[in-house]
Amino acid sequence: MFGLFKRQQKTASASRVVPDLTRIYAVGDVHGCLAQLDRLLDLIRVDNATFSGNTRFVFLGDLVDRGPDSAGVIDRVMNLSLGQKRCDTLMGNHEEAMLASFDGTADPRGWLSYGGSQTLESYGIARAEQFASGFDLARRMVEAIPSDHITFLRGLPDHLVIGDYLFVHAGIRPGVPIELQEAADLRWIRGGFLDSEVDHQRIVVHGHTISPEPEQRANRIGIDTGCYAGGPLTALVLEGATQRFLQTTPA
Ligand SMILES: [Mn+2]
Repeated sequence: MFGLFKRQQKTASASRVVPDLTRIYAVGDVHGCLAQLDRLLDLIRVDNATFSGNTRFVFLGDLVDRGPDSAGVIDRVMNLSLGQKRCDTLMGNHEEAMLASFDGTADPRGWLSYGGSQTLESYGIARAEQFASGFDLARRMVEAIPSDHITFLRGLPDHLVIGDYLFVHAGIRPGVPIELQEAADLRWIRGGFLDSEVDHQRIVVHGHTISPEPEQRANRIGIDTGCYAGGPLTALVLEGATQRFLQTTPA
């Protein structure tokens, strides 16, 4: 009897749960796709209309770059953060690159070539201006980007734990405790993480690497379905021990 009880206990602790009366909507890489974000938020509102517990949003980072309206996406997510529901956003590699260009700590040509140029356009800095001779990127970014957007981006954490789930932008280095993980891995990792079958103690929920459908594995759930490249925008819905998905219909 005791042996059976112990086995059941073990099984129970192995099922991955979020705290009671809590529902989490985790959202993958938005990449400036404000129209798709608004469609997803509409789906979430309908889905959540009759839920009376605590609702939390977790954005997995890469709000910016590539898509047409990064400025609008940041505004939308900042306002969600101010609303009734708790909203957490993580630092993605694209926010890192944007801040490094703003601060002048990295050559901005890399950022501009992988989506930063569209971000600047969303703040009213036309492409023709960006590539004109004498363009002063640092000065124009300070002029054009609201300081509360920069403050918001600077404050983004690299990970978040809720119940048995660990939320990060890209992934983790397997076998390394979360407090010893390097920011570069949390924001950028692919190799060594995506193919790992190690039990990470918590299920790792991440974006960063595009898959046509959400990747729901024993040790991780990837929800970047490439909305900027014609795929849907995906939310993972966690409640109790259940995992399900909400997705926009690609345009
Ligand atoms: Mn991304």
